Amino acid sequence: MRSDNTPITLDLFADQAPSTPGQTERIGQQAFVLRGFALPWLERLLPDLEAVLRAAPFRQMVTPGGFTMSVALSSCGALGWTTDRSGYRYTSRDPQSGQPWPDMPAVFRELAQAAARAANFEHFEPDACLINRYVPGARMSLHQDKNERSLTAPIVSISLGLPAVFQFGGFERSDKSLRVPLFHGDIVVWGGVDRLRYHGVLPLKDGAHPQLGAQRINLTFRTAG
Ligand code: MD3
Ligand code: FE
Repeated sequence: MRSDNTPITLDLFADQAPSTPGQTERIGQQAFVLRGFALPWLERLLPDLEAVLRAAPFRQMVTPGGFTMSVALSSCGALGWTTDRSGYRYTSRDPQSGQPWPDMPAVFRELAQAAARAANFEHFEPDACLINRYVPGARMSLHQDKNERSLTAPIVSISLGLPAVFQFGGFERSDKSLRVPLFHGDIVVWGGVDRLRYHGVLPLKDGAHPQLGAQRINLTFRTAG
Protein backbone atom coordinates (compact mmCIF):
# COMPACT_ATOMS: atom_id res chain seq x y z
CA MET A 1 0.00 0.00 0.00
CA ARG A 2 1.28 3.44 -0.80
CA SER A 3 1.05 6.27 1.68
CA ASP A 4 -1.66 7.97 -0.44
CA ASN A 5 -3.84 4.88 0.09
CA THR A 6 -3.97 3.84 -3.55
CA PRO A 7 -3.76 0.05 -3.85
CA ILE A 8 -0.58 -1.69 -4.94
CA THR A 9 -0.42 -2.10 -8.73
CA LEU A 10 0.33 -5.66 -9.75
CA ASP A 11 -1.69 -6.58 -12.78
CA LEU A 12 -1.41 -4.01 -15.51
CA PHE A 13 -1.58 -6.52 -18.35
CA ALA A 14 -4.41 -7.59 -20.58
CA ASP A 15 -7.53 -8.91 -18.88
CA GLN A 16 -7.53 -11.99 -21.09
CA ALA A 17 -4.07 -13.19 -19.97
CA PRO A 18 -4.31 -16.51 -18.17
CA SER A 19 -3.73 -16.42 -14.43
CA THR A 20 -0.92 -18.44 -12.85
CA PRO A 21 -2.44 -21.01 -10.47
CA GLY A 22 -0.79 -20.98 -7.06
CA GLN A 23 0.29 -17.37 -7.29
CA THR A 24 -0.78 -14.95 -4.55
CA GLU A 25 -1.10 -11.25 -5.39
CA ARG A 26 -1.42 -8.70 -2.64
CA ILE A 27 -3.65 -5.83 -3.74
CA GLY A 28 -3.96 -4.14 -0.34
CA GLN A 29 -2.64 -4.48 3.20
CA GLN A 30 -5.24 -7.15 3.94
CA ALA A 31 -6.50 -8.02 0.43
CA PHE A 32 -5.21 -10.92 -1.66
CA VAL A 33 -5.90 -12.58 -4.99
CA LEU A 34 -5.26 -16.33 -4.79
CA ARG A 35 -4.83 -17.37 -8.41
CA GLY A 36 -6.49 -20.65 -9.30
CA PHE A 37 -7.09 -21.52 -5.64
CA ALA A 38 -10.56 -22.97 -6.33
CA LEU A 39 -9.57 -25.12 -9.33
CA PRO A 40 -8.86 -28.37 -7.42
CA TRP A 41 -12.22 -28.03 -5.60
CA LEU A 42 -14.49 -27.46 -8.57
CA GLU A 43 -15.27 -31.09 -9.35
CA ARG A 44 -16.91 -31.26 -5.91
CA LEU A 45 -18.25 -27.70 -5.86
CA LEU A 46 -20.03 -27.35 -9.23
CA PRO A 47 -22.60 -30.13 -8.69
CA ASP A 48 -23.51 -28.60 -5.31
CA LEU A 49 -23.80 -25.18 -6.93
CA GLU A 50 -26.23 -26.60 -9.49
CA ALA A 51 -28.36 -28.09 -6.70
CA VAL A 52 -28.44 -24.78 -4.80
CA LEU A 53 -29.53 -22.98 -7.97
CA ARG A 54 -32.32 -25.47 -8.66
CA ALA A 55 -33.71 -24.72 -5.17
CA ALA A 56 -33.12 -20.94 -5.37
CA PRO A 57 -32.88 -19.87 -9.04
CA PHE A 58 -31.15 -16.68 -10.16
CA ARG A 59 -33.39 -13.64 -10.20
CA GLN A 60 -32.83 -9.99 -11.08
CA MET A 61 -33.50 -7.70 -8.15
CA VAL A 62 -34.55 -4.07 -7.98
CA THR A 63 -32.51 -1.48 -6.07
CA PRO A 64 -34.10 0.96 -3.61
CA GLY A 65 -33.69 3.57 -6.37
CA GLY A 66 -35.88 1.52 -8.73
CA PHE A 67 -33.19 0.16 -11.07
CA THR A 68 -33.15 -3.51 -12.04
CA MET A 69 -29.67 -4.92 -11.43
CA SER A 70 -27.94 -6.35 -14.52
CA VAL A 71 -26.41 -9.03 -12.27
CA ALA A 72 -28.80 -11.85 -11.31
CA LEU A 73 -28.55 -13.13 -7.74
CA SER A 74 -29.22 -16.05 -5.47
CA SER A 75 -27.94 -17.08 -2.04
CA CYS A 76 -27.36 -20.05 0.22
CA GLY A 77 -26.62 -20.35 3.92
CA ALA A 78 -28.51 -19.13 6.98
CA LEU A 79 -28.81 -15.64 5.49
CA GLY A 80 -29.28 -14.39 1.93
CA TRP A 81 -28.91 -10.90 0.52
CA THR A 82 -31.92 -9.18 -0.97
CA THR A 83 -32.78 -5.81 -2.41
CA ASP A 84 -36.12 -4.31 -3.39
CA ARG A 85 -37.75 -0.89 -3.32
CA SER A 86 -37.61 -0.83 0.48
CA GLY A 87 -33.84 -1.38 0.76
CA TYR A 88 -30.88 -3.76 0.93
CA ARG A 89 -30.89 -6.40 3.68
CA TYR A 90 -30.14 -9.97 4.69
CA THR A 91 -33.10 -12.31 5.18
CA SER A 92 -33.39 -15.89 6.46
CA ARG A 93 -35.89 -16.81 3.72
CA ASP A 94 -35.85 -16.54 -0.03
CA PRO A 95 -38.51 -13.89 -0.72
CA GLN A 96 -39.33 -15.60 -4.04
CA SER A 97 -40.17 -19.03 -2.57
CA GLY A 98 -40.94 -18.10 1.04
CA GLN A 99 -38.60 -20.98 2.01
CA PRO A 100 -35.35 -20.77 3.98
CA TRP A 101 -32.35 -20.25 1.65
CA PRO A 102 -30.71 -23.56 0.65
CA ASP A 103 -28.10 -24.82 3.14
CA MET A 104 -24.53 -23.81 2.44
CA PRO A 105 -22.89 -26.96 1.03
CA ALA A 106 -19.97 -28.24 3.16
CA VAL A 107 -17.56 -27.93 0.24
CA PHE A 108 -18.47 -24.22 -0.10
CA ARG A 109 -17.70 -23.53 3.56
CA GLU A 110 -14.52 -25.63 3.55
CA LEU A 111 -13.13 -23.86 0.48
CA ALA A 112 -14.01 -20.40 1.84
CA GLN A 113 -12.31 -21.24 5.14
CA ALA A 114 -9.21 -22.62 3.41
CA ALA A 115 -8.93 -19.45 1.31
CA ALA A 116 -9.43 -17.19 4.35
CA ARG A 117 -6.68 -19.07 6.17
CA ALA A 118 -4.35 -18.71 3.18
CA ALA A 119 -4.87 -14.94 3.45
CA ASN A 120 -4.14 -14.92 7.21
CA PHE A 121 -7.76 -14.75 8.40
CA GLU A 122 -8.28 -17.54 10.94
CA HIS A 123 -11.65 -18.80 12.22
CA PHE A 124 -13.79 -17.52 9.33
CA GLU A 125 -17.39 -18.65 9.90
CA PRO A 126 -19.49 -17.54 6.92
CA ASP A 127 -23.28 -17.61 7.37
CA ALA A 128 -24.12 -16.20 3.92
CA CYS A 129 -23.02 -17.06 0.40
CA LEU A 130 -24.22 -14.66 -2.29
CA ILE A 131 -24.21 -16.00 -5.82
CA ASN A 132 -23.89 -13.43 -8.58
CA ARG A 133 -24.44 -14.24 -12.25
CA TYR A 134 -23.01 -11.95 -14.94
CA VAL A 135 -23.95 -12.39 -18.59
CA PRO A 136 -22.11 -10.35 -21.25
CA GLY A 137 -22.77 -6.65 -20.60
CA ALA A 138 -23.69 -7.14 -16.93
CA ARG A 139 -21.73 -5.05 -14.44
CA MET A 140 -21.64 -4.03 -10.82
CA SER A 141 -21.08 -0.35 -10.14
CA LEU A 142 -18.76 0.87 -7.40
CA HIS A 143 -20.13 0.18 -3.92
CA GLN A 144 -19.12 -0.78 -0.40
CA ASP A 145 -20.28 -3.97 1.34
CA LYS A 146 -21.64 -2.72 4.63
CA ASN A 147 -24.91 -4.59 5.25
CA GLU A 148 -23.05 -7.20 7.33
CA ARG A 149 -23.40 -6.84 11.08
CA SER A 150 -19.75 -7.55 11.80
CA LEU A 151 -17.17 -5.66 9.80
CA THR A 152 -14.30 -7.54 11.47
CA ALA A 153 -14.83 -10.75 9.45
CA PRO A 154 -13.28 -10.94 5.97
CA ILE A 155 -15.14 -11.59 2.71
CA VAL A 156 -14.09 -14.40 0.37
CA SER A 157 -15.00 -14.22 -3.34
CA ILE A 158 -14.72 -17.08 -5.85
CA SER A 159 -14.76 -16.33 -9.59
CA LEU A 160 -16.09 -18.93 -12.03
CA GLY A 161 -16.56 -18.89 -15.80
CA LEU A 162 -15.76 -15.93 -18.03
CA PRO A 163 -13.05 -13.48 -16.90
CA ALA A 164 -13.99 -10.07 -15.55
CA VAL A 165 -12.20 -6.89 -14.60
CA PHE A 166 -12.59 -6.13 -10.93
CA GLN A 167 -12.24 -2.53 -9.70
CA PHE A 168 -10.52 -2.17 -6.36
CA GLY A 169 -10.93 1.36 -5.09
CA GLY A 170 -10.40 3.49 -2.03
CA PHE A 171 -12.63 4.63 0.80
CA GLU A 172 -14.50 7.27 -1.17
CA ARG A 173 -16.39 6.56 -4.36
CA SER A 174 -14.31 9.15 -6.21
CA ASP A 175 -10.94 7.58 -5.24
CA LYS A 176 -8.93 6.15 -8.11
CA SER A 177 -9.40 2.40 -8.46
CA LEU A 178 -7.06 -0.36 -9.52
CA ARG A 179 -8.25 -2.79 -12.21
CA VAL A 180 -7.60 -6.45 -11.44
CA PRO A 181 -8.52 -9.18 -13.95
CA LEU A 182 -10.20 -12.20 -12.34
CA PHE A 183 -10.34 -15.62 -13.98
CA HIS A 184 -12.10 -18.95 -13.51
CA GLY A 185 -10.92 -20.42 -10.20
CA ASP A 186 -9.42 -17.25 -8.74
CA ILE A 187 -10.30 -16.29 -5.17
CA VAL A 188 -10.14 -12.80 -3.65
CA VAL A 189 -10.02 -12.41 0.14
CA TRP A 190 -10.24 -9.03 1.79
CA GLY A 191 -10.82 -7.82 5.32
CA GLY A 192 -9.40 -5.70 8.10
CA VAL A 193 -8.33 -2.28 6.90
CA ASP A 194 -9.47 -3.10 3.32
CA ARG A 195 -12.94 -4.31 4.28
CA LEU A 196 -14.76 -1.08 3.37
CA ARG A 197 -13.05 -0.29 0.09
CA TYR A 198 -15.24 0.69 -2.83
CA HIS A 199 -15.26 -2.01 -5.50
CA GLY A 200 -17.09 -3.03 -8.64
CA VAL A 201 -16.99 -5.13 -11.81
CA LEU A 202 -16.69 -3.67 -15.33
CA PRO A 203 -19.21 -4.82 -17.97
CA LEU A 204 -18.57 -8.47 -18.80
CA LYS A 205 -17.13 -9.05 -22.26
CA ASP A 206 -18.66 -11.51 -24.68
CA GLY A 207 -17.22 -14.97 -24.69
CA ALA A 208 -17.82 -18.62 -23.97
CA HIS A 209 -16.19 -20.43 -21.09
CA PRO A 210 -15.52 -24.13 -21.84
CA GLN A 211 -17.29 -25.30 -18.66
CA LEU A 212 -19.73 -22.53 -17.78
CA GLY A 213 -20.62 -21.05 -21.18
CA ALA A 214 -21.42 -17.36 -21.69
CA GLN A 215 -21.49 -16.28 -18.06
CA ARG A 216 -19.46 -15.45 -14.99
CA ILE A 217 -20.62 -16.70 -11.60
CA ASN A 218 -19.18 -15.17 -8.44
CA LEU A 219 -19.68 -16.61 -4.96
CA THR A 220 -19.09 -14.26 -2.02
CA PHE A 221 -18.93 -15.60 1.52
CA ARG A 222 -19.70 -13.29 4.40
CA THR A 223 -20.38 -13.30 8.10
CA ALA A 224 -23.59 -11.32 7.88
CA GLY A 225 -25.48 -12.01 11.09
C1 MD3 B 1 -14.48 -5.48 -1.96
N1 MD3 B 1 -19.26 -8.83 -6.01
O1 MD3 B 1 -21.40 -9.21 -4.40
S1 MD3 B 1 -16.37 -9.65 -5.20
C2 MD3 B 1 -20.72 -8.18 -4.23
O2 MD3 B 1 -17.27 -10.16 -8.52
C3 MD3 B 1 -19.56 -7.90 -5.11
O3 MD3 B 1 -19.40 -10.28 -8.17
C4 MD3 B 1 -18.22 -8.65 -6.99
O4 MD3 B 1 -18.97 -6.88 -5.00
C5 MD3 B 1 -18.29 -9.79 -7.96
O5 MD3 B 1 -20.94 -7.36 -3.33
C6 MD3 B 1 -16.87 -8.47 -6.41
C7 MD3 B 1 -14.65 -9.38 -5.17
C8 MD3 B 1 -14.00 -8.36 -4.29
C9 MD3 B 1 -12.67 -8.42 -4.22
C10 MD3 B 1 -11.94 -7.55 -3.44
C11 MD3 B 1 -12.55 -6.55 -2.70
C12 MD3 B 1 -14.63 -7.37 -3.54
C13 MD3 B 1 -13.90 -6.46 -2.73
C14 MD3 B 1 -11.79 -5.66 -1.91
C15 MD3 B 1 -12.38 -4.70 -1.16
C16 MD3 B 1 -13.72 -4.60 -1.17
FE1 FE C 1 -19.45 -5.99 -3.10
